[in-house]
Amino acid sequence: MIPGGNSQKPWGKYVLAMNKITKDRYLPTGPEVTQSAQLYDISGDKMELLLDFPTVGEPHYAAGCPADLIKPRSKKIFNLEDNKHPYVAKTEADTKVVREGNTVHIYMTMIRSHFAPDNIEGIKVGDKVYFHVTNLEQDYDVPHGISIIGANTSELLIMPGQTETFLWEPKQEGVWPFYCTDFCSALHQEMQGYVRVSAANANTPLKWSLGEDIE
Ligand SMILES: [Cu+2]
Repeated sequence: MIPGGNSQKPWGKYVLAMNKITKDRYLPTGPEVTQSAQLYDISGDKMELLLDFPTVGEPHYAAGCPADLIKPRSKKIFNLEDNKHPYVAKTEADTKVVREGNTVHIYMTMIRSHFAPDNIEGIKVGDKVYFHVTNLEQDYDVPHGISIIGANTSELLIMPGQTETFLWEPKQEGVWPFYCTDFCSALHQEMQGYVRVSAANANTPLKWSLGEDIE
């Protein structure tokens, strides 16, 4: 791979070798032995090896370019104040669960290291449950993720200050855990909550809380 190699003006100073097979090179520390990659300076008469490092999988191709092409176009932080998502919850006090017929909207927040609410009941089989999840963090490098069995997204990564929505249609009664999918602090493992799903014809009232038992 030459940086810019798939553009009309490649930067011909470097080449990255992505080696599809690496034999007898690295210790077998996992299900697959890592492959190797090598970064060379090709600007002189002789290729000069700058960096030799393990890489994963079976590399096929990559694209590279100078950092200043990407950096000025990158958005580093989403200000919570500017969040215009129609279902945003900007504080934990704004979190709520609202039923409209068979549709339920959960206004949820995430911050190190809990969800609010983290205990919900009164959802029924057959409901269309929209999770609108806002990451309250304002440190740019602390995303959180969310996942729940049966959602059409295997997991959703939400950047600080952003709100993302996913649909969950529970098919079965029971207590369903949801949890953070991105390692976010020493308490990441505890960043989880539960939704209790009742039968389609149940009269279980909608209730939600943070860190307490629902009576
Ligand atoms: Cu988290």
